[in-house]
Amino acid sequence: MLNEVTISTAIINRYMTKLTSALDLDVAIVGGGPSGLVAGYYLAKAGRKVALFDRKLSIGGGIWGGGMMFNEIVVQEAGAAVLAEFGLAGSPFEPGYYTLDSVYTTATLVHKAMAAGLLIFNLIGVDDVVIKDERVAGLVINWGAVSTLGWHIDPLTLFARYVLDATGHDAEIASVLVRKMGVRLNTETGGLVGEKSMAAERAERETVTNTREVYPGLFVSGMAANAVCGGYRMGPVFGGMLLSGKRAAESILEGLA
Ligand code: 48F
Repeated sequence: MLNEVTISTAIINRYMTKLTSALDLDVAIVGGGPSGLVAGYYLAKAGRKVALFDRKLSIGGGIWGGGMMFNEIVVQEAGAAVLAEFGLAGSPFEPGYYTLDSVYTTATLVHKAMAAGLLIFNLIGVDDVVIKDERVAGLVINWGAVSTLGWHIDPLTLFARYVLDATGHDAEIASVLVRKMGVRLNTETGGLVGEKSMAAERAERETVTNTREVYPGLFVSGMAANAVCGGYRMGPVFGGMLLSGKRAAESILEGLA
């Protein structure tokens, strides 16, 4: 006979164990879009203690919707090696262009990253960072619904040796750091440069070079890297996002060594 209270107890116990294990991390990733998931995969594969937080119910960020809700994405030649690492192969379209089903791609990124050891917490938003010795040293977290509803409920905190802002176009973590601490970032202006209009080829290249440590302890990737460092947008071509996640993981691993 199924016991309803046993079901509740199982969920509560297991969740609390999982969340408690994420309170002192090597790397905390904010945002479960393509760059955050790929970074999480490589960091977990390297044996690091890494968790990813996304305030939404579903992980995947902007990939699910393909281009304008047509659920196909494009990956160019440069991204093919990362796709292969995830066991994904695009269908050749014209030379150098591959297409993939966006739902299959998202599900695969999530699956492989978790299989490598990435902990994922959906429904948890990140409101702020912890500062120690003029360095980002952790995250201030709360239930995703709390910020959506605008309730004032005090958050909880976790430590991380590095934080990756993979929050997409709004670069929420770098923004909160600048807004609250008034710090100078490692960007051309020292502030958030802001995202530029569409220029796919340039955007794809610069997404990778913009992936870097912008303040001690804080890296940026994906569209957050472009928003912080002044990159262009590229729309539904995803090679740059995958490569940005890989680059973020490699740079963070150097920092952790
Ligand atoms: O925007 P998003 O997919 O991040 P990305 O890795 O990829 C961008 C592309 O999907 C696409 C594009 C490529 O052509 O332009 O947009 O840069 O995903 C960002 C995720 O971060 C979550 C948000 O719910 C989304 O799933 N997020 C944003 N702010 C927070 C957050 C926050 N403060 N706390 C938790 N999650």
